[in-house]
Amino acid sequence: NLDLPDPTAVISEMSAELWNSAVRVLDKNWAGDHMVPSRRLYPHQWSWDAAFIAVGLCYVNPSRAWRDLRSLFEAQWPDGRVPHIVFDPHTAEGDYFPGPVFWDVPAYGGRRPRGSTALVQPPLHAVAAWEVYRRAMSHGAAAVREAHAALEWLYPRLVAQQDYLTGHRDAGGAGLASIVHPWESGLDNSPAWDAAMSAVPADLTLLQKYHRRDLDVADAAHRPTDVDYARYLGLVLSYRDGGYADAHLARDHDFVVECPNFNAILGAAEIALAQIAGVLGADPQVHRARAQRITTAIVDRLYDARSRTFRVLDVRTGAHSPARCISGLVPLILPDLPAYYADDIMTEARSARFGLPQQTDLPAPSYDRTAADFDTLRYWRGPVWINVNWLLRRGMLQHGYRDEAEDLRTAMVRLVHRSGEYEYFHPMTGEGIGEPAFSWTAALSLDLLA
Ligand code: 9WN
Repeated sequence: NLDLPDPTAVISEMSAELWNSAVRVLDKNWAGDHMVPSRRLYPHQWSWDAAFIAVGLCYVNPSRAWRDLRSLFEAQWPDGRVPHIVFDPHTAEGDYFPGPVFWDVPAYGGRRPRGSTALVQPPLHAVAAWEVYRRAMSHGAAAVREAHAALEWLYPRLVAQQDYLTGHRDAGGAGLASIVHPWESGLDNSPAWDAAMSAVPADLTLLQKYHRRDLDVADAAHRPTDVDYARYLGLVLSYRDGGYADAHLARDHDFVVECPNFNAILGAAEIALAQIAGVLGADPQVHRARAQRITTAIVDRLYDARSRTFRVLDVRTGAHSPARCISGLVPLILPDLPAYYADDIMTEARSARFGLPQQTDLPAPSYDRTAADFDTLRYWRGPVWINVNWLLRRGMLQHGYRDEAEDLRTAMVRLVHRSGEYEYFHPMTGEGIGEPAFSWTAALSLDLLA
């Protein structure tokens, strides 16, 4: 017995190793005024990545967290949309596809000369800004002043982002945001889109015309398929042909869906804005009321009473997606979500479909493990991702599932320590897949260790 290592010493050694290596990843991926998700596959700035990154960066370098958010919001469009990619002019066009030439956004969109896409991603930035702000205190008075100034700069821009999403993007008319492209979800090839995407034309000749750069640097078995990409490109081209305008989306656009992950983040952003408004002397109540409305709309529209799960809604057909995906668990982050629905989410999370750590020792997979088309390698169709598990854990804490939140935290920390800061992980073996040295995995590890 005397030879057994002290478990607390083992844990703290593991924590120190992971902490140091996560900090190194974030140092390597810093590009001067923004963070890249990874050096090879994603050599620009991505929107929801910046939010997850700020949540971790604030422990080690809050100035960089603010700089990163600022770089992103400097590319905000006049209509309020925050682009899903802000391009780095120092990166060659050929280093990421589709790049600025393909997007060809009008001069008013994005901030020249950097340029951007015309799509959005889940608006987690208010949550991130609040997290960075409330940790500023531990970095001293100058950091608190910096944080206050950063919040003042960001607040109207964050409000404009919410207004765009609940205004221009309210294609369903009930106060939720529709996404018009799977890339907007951040869960690109999730089975949640399969039903809606099957109606989108797949012009495979587009793939002869353009070169899929992702396949030069990643394994084709891990990435979305060519048919997926043909549809992705076709959707961008038709949105582009309409000048990236959002009028009549439900009538004219081929893919218009309401996602529970996206909209839960939209609601959580209003809660964070209420906190930020409180600090800045603005009115928090308006944001609390909006959060409440979003939560009610998510329950009314995205909850499927028969299966007792949250589903993606196809706005064009009015049908819920049959696929049970991790996106359906994320409404747990909404503080106003009634306990009845929170319990249903936990039942689904504990089930064999998602098998929390008690069953598998691993965080939740991105898709139902029991589904016939569960795919252990292909991106959002099975593998474990740290960012959505981080959201799930946040929801557990929000609703008082403390033990399960702690189990999930431990499972995430162990996984990243064992396999490295990978983009995603094999849902059976925990092996790292996709890009190594991936920024949000590193950043969120810091938050999980702190
Ligand atoms: C397309 C950067 C992004 C993430 C997304 C993830 C992936 C891009 C891609 O990488 O999407 O936007 O090329 O596959 O799905 O969540 O923001 O890390």
